[in-house]
Order: sequence, then C-alpha cells, then structure tokens
Amino acid sequence: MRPDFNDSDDYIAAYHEFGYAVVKGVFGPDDVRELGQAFDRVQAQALSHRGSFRHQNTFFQVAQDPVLGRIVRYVQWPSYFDEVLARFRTDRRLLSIVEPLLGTDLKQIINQMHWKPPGAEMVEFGYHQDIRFRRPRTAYRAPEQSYLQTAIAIDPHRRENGAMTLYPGSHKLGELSFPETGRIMDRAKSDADLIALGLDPSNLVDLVLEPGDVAFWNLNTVHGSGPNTSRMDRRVYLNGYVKADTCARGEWAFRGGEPCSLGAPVLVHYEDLHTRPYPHYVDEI
Ligand SMILES: O=C(O)CCC(=O)C(=O)O
Repeated sequence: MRPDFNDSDDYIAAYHEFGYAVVKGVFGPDDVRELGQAFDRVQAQALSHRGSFRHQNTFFQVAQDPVLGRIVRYVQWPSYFDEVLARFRTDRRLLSIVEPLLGTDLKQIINQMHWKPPGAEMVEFGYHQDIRFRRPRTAYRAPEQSYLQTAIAIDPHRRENGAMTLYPGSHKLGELSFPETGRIMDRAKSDADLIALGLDPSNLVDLVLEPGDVAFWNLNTVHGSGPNTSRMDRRVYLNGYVKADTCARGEWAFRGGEPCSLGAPVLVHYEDLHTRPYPHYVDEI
C-alpha cells in the first residue's frame, strides 16, 4: 500500500498504517492561485516588520538567513486578518478529509503558513513529533487519537525544495525522547537524531505533493524537513484540528459540520494573550 490516494477509504487505511497519508487534488488551480496570492500578501506584511512580531495569537516569524538576508519562515494565525486564509481554514474539503477520523465538532490549534524561499539556508526543521508542542498537556485528552495536522501544498513539494520527510509507522511508537534543547526550526534534519532513538533512517520517506494536494499526519509521526536547494519556493498552509470535546484550547473551526468564523481570540498557544494582548516585537534583527 502506498500512502497517497485519491480514494477516501484508502487514505484512512494508509493513515492508520503509516501515520500519515496524502489526498491528491483536493484543491484546484484557482484555489491554489488564490492561496498563493495570500501567501505573497502575508509575506510582504511580515517583511514590513523589523523582526519577529506578535499581536495576540498572530505571530510573524522573521529570521536572518545567511544567504538571503531577512526571510519569513512562518506566520501563525493569519486567519484573524486575512479573509482568504480564513475561508480555507474552514473549507469543507478539509473537513471531509478529517471527519472520518475526528467527527464534525472540531477546534483548531494550528493555523500556520510556512515558506522556504529558494536558496535559503536556514529553513530546516529537525526531526520531531508534533505531540511535543501540544501544551499544556492537561488541556488535551488522548491527543494522539483526537488531533490531526493537515498541510495544503501551494508549490510542488519535493526533496530539492525542502520536502517534509516522514518515518512511516512511527505513530505507533508513542512519545519518543527527542533532544529537548533548542527550537526544532533551528536544528538541521539529521539522521543522527533518529539513530539515537533506535530508528533506522533508511525507512524515511520524502513527502511528494503537487499544488492542491493535502497531506495529514498523526501527532506522534516522526518528521522533519531539509533545506531548499532548488529555484522554487516551498510553501504549505497548515491547519491542525482537534475533537472539540477533548480539548480545552483552540478556536472553533466546525460545529456540527458547519464552519465557524473567528471572533475575539481565545487561548491557543500564546499564554500571555490576556495579559499582553497588544502588538509587540519578540526579537529584532
Ligand atoms: O514546513 C515544514 O517543513 C515543517 C513542518 C513541520 O514539521 C511541522 O509543522 O511540524
């Protein structure tokens, strides 16, 4: 069995077996064009800041790349201010992918845009499991069964432009003891991190996506991603959903299968949302 399918039953089976799956051609060329324009708008907005910048749950991660200078690595929760991104976060096509596994009452924890501009050096993500970021743990009940991370490909997603690399079956291994030091976005994707955990790097699989494909994976699925050595960007739009009744955090995305709009922000990850809600720089570069 291969972990990329057009058929709904197959992708659910693939997800259970491998800890991830790909649904091909979910979004068409017009959708991808509209999302691509949103990525350009938000990137320009992020670069207008002199460093990483936060306003409530919205966060612009701006970094200094040794080759390209200032780059945007990711933006969290753009849907509070961008109507197009807000529409796609509650698109019924995403719901139809996650519904067989999570149902129709869903909150959202991740709403995130990632860029890997061509030639950038500082765009790797070290191997990790997303379970590490679901904090505080007391806010989540059975997160491995209740949460899915999804990614919409905006560009062709290949090894050369920094594809995600996944370890099939690793969702069955529980939470592994990855090094806790530093941010995964500052770590290179290194086989040594896997070998130290007794995992065989020859099992790794590069995720291959066309624009408009959707990949999704489990919180325990080991993954990372490498540098972009190509001439093409590598953009993905990530939305992570959780069964609403298992989670004390997050913004509603679907209630009874109906899309929910965002209102005043609620607690997701930013612990100081209520005590420091005003716009501020997190670092300056
Ligand atoms: O965009 C990427 O390559 C990294 C994605 C990832 O590892 C994550 O969101 O957990």
